Amino acid sequence: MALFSAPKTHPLHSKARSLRLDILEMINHAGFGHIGSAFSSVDILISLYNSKLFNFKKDRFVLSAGHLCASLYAVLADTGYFDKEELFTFAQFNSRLQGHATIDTPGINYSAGSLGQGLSYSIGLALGDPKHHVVCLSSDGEHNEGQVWEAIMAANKFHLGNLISIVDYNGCQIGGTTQEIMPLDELAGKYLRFGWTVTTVDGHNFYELARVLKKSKDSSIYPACIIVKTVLGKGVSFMENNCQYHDIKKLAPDLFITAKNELQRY
Ligand SMILES: Cc1ncc(C[n+]2csc(CCOP(=O)(O)OP(=O)(O)O)c2C)c(N)n1
Repeated sequence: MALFSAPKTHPLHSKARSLRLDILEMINHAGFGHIGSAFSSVDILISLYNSKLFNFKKDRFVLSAGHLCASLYAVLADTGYFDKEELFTFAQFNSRLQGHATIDTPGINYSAGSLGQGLSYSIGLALGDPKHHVVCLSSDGEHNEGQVWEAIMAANKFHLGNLISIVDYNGCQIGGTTQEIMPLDELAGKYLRFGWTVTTVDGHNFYELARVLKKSKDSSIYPACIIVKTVLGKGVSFMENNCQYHDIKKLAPDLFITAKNELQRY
């Protein structure tokens, strides 16, 4: 059962439905992709890219959890960075849209793949351009890595009020639940003790996401962390909170039809 029910009244809800359908089609067409976190993160990305808070020609977005890039590609195509048809080259040879986001793709500022490094990179960007914001999206599983904690510590030392760390906290990682593999326990409390402002939010509620993004952008002295509680596979009942849907190959035809039908009614 879903942890959160997304309010359908919000104007971005229909976009959330159509971009989920794009993600399903592109991953299934490629026969490969990290669908679970693409569905958990897509509402965060829709909120970011449709908000007037950031101008991503000047502000920077860094996708640290590069494997969830199918959702970022869908949002970038929807925002006009490239044509939607290009989505169907996802994870193919000679495509600009590789299975982990790289800097060759319009709108992408960071070549990912090796997890745990995007926040450190974001600190460099934030130090280099204090007048603009840097927004980094990482995952709960990445917080298993020591480098993330070094970055969390350094952001406080440099008083990076222009840095926002968004954590897609879907409770799953590659081999099981985050709780089983490396419990993060009070992640909010940990960021707080490292000197950040911290807010926890329902990652499928566009009203709440907009409110928290604004509040975090207004934090002028402290780096801001947003812990976004999301549902892995959000929108497709058999994928929701099922860590086996961390990634998929081609879905069996009946599962593909079920997923598509559910998303059309999302
Ligand atoms: C340094 C590094 N180690 C391992 C991997 C392989 N890997 C890819 S995704 C993933 C799981 C990361 O956890 P999380 O992002 O929370 O998983 P999700 O939310 O996508 O289920 C791992 C270990 C990697 N890409 N980089």
